[in-house]
Amino acid sequence: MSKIINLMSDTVTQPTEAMRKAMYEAKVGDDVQKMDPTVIELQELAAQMTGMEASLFVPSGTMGNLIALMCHCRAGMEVFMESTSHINLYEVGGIARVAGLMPNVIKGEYGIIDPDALRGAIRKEDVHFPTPGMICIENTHNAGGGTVHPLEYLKEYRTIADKHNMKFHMDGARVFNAAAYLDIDVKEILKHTDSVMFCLSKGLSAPVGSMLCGTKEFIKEALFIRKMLGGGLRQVGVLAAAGLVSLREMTTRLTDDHKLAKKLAEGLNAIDGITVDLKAVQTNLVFIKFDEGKKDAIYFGNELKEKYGVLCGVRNAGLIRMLTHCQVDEADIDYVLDSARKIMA
Ligand code: TLP
Repeated sequence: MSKIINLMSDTVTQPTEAMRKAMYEAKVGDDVQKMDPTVIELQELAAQMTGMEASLFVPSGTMGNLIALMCHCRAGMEVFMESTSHINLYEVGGIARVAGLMPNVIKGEYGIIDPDALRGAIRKEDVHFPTPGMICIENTHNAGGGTVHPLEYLKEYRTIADKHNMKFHMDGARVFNAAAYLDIDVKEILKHTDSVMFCLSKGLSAPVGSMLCGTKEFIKEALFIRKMLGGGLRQVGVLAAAGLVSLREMTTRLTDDHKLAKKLAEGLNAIDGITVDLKAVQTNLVFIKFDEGKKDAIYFGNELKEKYGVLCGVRNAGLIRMLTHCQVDEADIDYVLDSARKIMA
């Protein structure tokens, strides 16, 4: 076993050589005093690329989403989202505990809510009901399989949000993957939203950080909430420098990851005992189901790790998640497929 291939997430990506150099050379200052030139440059570039008025560097995607919830809504309001969305399932319940908001979850298909289902979930104004606050859409949708929202849906969500005086936030942790899949500028996706959070530290390979983008007014408020949550950082230009490389060099190569994910998915699906829903494989995520009565996901994941040095995300006895990213190449995928065939034989 010469090397470890890590497919657990795209969060495992190491900073590239260009990032390490940029981090070493970064000009820094106290960012709480708005005196870090590299952070300022990153925030300007992120705003420009997303077509938003302003942006803010935040330590994590989770904090970015939480800040958006707290900026857009006051406590007690209702937030509409898909039932398996990251904000609902994997952000430690911060939406309820910290923001004091009430999730109203809607079941989608592949993580995508039918606009009619959203319309149906919004109740008429009544003294018994919480006030509708915002719609949160996850694009790409992680638990849905890395799936991409159709642009027409985004337009419809916007109309619905306006009708009910709600804000529209996108958890765009992987929104550049969505743009790569649709082969459009990310601005086309974001023109319908009030705000977006996207991660620098996933497929874009930066070691730390996410960006929260929206109007100047929204970002002004976000700055206060970030500080309150303990996210006001000091000489953070060392991290912003890597983020600048992410935005300048890493967004245009994401289709390579998508091609590899497709190859991985098709190869795995051809193995007896394994099923991959190929319709869901649109970007860099692959969910792998294990047929009952055959070798299960726990056995498969252990063998893959111990015998072949391949790490993946074992969810339960029937499900594994794998992600492709810039530190995995075609030879690695061939090796993973070959190893998978041997394990399942
Ligand atoms: N996702 C991580 C894990 O938390 C599951 C992963 O490995 O996929 N929104 C979405 C859609 C995400 O996938 C994630 C992280 C976040 C938000 C949170 O970002 P971080 O980890 O920076 O807080």
